[in-house]
Parts: sequence; structure tokens; C-alpha cells
Amino acid sequence: MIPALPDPTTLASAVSVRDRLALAQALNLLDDRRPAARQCAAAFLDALPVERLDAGGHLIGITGPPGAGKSSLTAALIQVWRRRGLKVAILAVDPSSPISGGALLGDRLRMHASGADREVFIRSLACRGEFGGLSAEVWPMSLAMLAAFDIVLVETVGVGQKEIDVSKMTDTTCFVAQPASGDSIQFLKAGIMEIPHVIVVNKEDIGMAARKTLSELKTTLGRRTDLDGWQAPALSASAALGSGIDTLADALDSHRNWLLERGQFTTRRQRCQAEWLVKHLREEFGRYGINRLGGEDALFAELTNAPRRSPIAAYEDLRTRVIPNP
Ligand SMILES: Nc1nc2c(ncn2[C@@H]2O[C@H](COP(=O)(O)OP(=O)(O)OP(=O)(O)O)[C@@H](O)[C@H]2O)c(=O)[nH]1
Ligand SMILES: [Mg+2]
Repeated sequence: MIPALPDPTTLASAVSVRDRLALAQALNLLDDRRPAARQCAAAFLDALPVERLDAGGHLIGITGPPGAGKSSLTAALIQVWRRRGLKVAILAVDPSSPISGGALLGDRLRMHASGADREVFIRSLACRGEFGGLSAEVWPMSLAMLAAFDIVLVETVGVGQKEIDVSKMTDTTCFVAQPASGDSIQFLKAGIMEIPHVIVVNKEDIGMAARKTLSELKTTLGRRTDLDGWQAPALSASAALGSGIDTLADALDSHRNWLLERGQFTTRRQRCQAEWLVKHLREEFGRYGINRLGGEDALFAELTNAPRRSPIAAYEDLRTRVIPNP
């Protein structure tokens, strides 16, 4: 039987107060491609509290090569954030290895997720290889979770080109480097990898190799900044020992404050949505779609200056401009 669609306004109110069933239902709705469901999802997103979506919470992307310790660090960060009284939601995109990744996160977080801690919410999402590696649902789902949680963390695997996706759809990107793996350093040097906002070498407990990687990363970063002028710190931590985790949480928070102080925070959220819209158009219509709407630069300028709309409603408008009479 096809499940009935929920009432979008009621669903939005329930999500805003972290009703877990409502949250699960909302995420399923955002994953539903049927036209009626898309309309309902657009109305649901429009009914979420705007101030939360524009300026509330902290949307963090954590990325890095397989096995670097993203899930372990996430588990450790959750403990720190919970101690600080923050409510946390996790979206694990395509947990790559059920043994080291998914299961580990599952084990560590079972206590939280089982309902013992009502202020932690975890959901995993298969990426289906579309949308350049990052599922199209990640952005709308992040918004739904931001309506209810102080921290929303999206975990994705990637090194090189791939992690760029998540960095374009979050406030702050954290790259987890694997000790003794020169890949990330080479990618950074060659400009293949965009500079993340925070870089952390995990597994500092193994000693020498981690220290060497950290110092190489620091040398590579030098005084380089990202497009906004932020200089990324390189840190080291051990998810296993729990060392360096408070400092990592502080570094992530510093980037958020830095954006807020410069009045860049809301602008960045708008840019994330514009990225999502353009990426979506490119995926569906190729360059033709973008050209129909005046080319990428003009489209970006238009979208980042447009009044706030839910991403789904905004996308449906763009589609009808590409194909006026579907
Ligand atoms: N020595 C040491 N091992 C660690 C540390 N953190 C994680 N590991 C180990 O590294 C392996 C991978 O950890 P995960 O947290 O699953 O890494 P991940 O980056 O989420 O992996 P994928 O999601 O599969 O890409 C596991 O065997 C962990 O036990 C650490 O701080 N020190
Ligand atoms: Mg993982």
C-alpha cells in the first residue's frame, strides 16, 4: 500500500520539537519522488521556521578517505557536544563499509540512538551514485534536521574531487586525514581538493606517522585561505583515546562564529542552496538547462539574491522555466 501523505504543517511543527517519528516521516517524504509527495515536501519545508534555516544551528560536513576515522570522530564529537548541552543529528551518507563504518558508528551510538538520549538523531542514507556522489536529498534533509537540532553533521567518504560536494552544502567542512597517507596533501597542493575549513589528522595515538602527516599538512596549508578569507587550522586527534576532540569541536565552532561575525552565515546558506539548485539542473538537463536560464554565473547571481524559498519549490519553478510546457 502506498503510504498516505502527511499534513505538511502538522509535520513541520512536530519536526521542530524533535518528534522522532515525525522526523523519520519527514526524511522519508523528502526521499519520495512522486509528484504529489514533492508538493507535500515543498509545503513541509516552507512550513519550517525560517530563522532556523537561514541562521540557526550548525551544518557540518565531515569527509575524508575510507577508514580515516570519520565515524569514530563523529561518535567522539557527539559526546563533547552533548556535554555542552547541544542537540545533535547525524546524516551518514552511504556508510561505505558495514563493518568498519556503519557498524562501528552503530555500536558506539546505539546508546544514544536507542532512545536513551532523545537529543541525538541518526540516519543513514544510501548515495545511489547520483549527483556527483552526494545524494540529492542531502540538502533538503539537512534543512529538516536544522529545524530541530543545534548541530547537524553529514558524514561522506571522499578524497580529491568528491568531498567538494559536501563542502558546498554545509556551513563548515572538516576533512579527516589518514596518518601516513600523502594523498590529501598531494590533492591540496595540486588544488584538486578545495581547502576544508578544519583539517584533523586522526589516530594521533599511533605516534610518529600522525605527527609527520600533521606537520606536512601545516606546511602545505601555509597561509592559504579559502575564498572567504578563512585560514583553516590543522589539528590532530585520536577518536580512540578521546584526545583533541574538544579542540576539534572548538575549531568547528570558531568557523561558524567567524562567518556570523562577518555577516556571511546566511549568505553561505543561500549559496549552498544555489549550488544545490544548479547541480540539480545540470543533473537533469545538462548544460542546456543552465543555458536556458542565462548561464551559470547569471543563474548563481539570481539565486543567491532571490528571497528565501524552500529548495523543492524553487527547483520546480526553475524546471518550468527550462521546459515551459512539459
Ligand atoms: N588507532 C586508532 N584507530 C582508530 C581511531 N579512530 C578510528 N580508528 C580505527 O580506524 C578504523 C576506521 O574507523 P571509522 O571510524 O570506521 O572510519 P571511517 O572514516 O568512518 O570509515 P568509512 O566510513 O568506512 O569510510 C576502525 O578500525 C577504527 O577502530 C583512532 O583514533 N586511533
Ligand atoms: Mg564511517
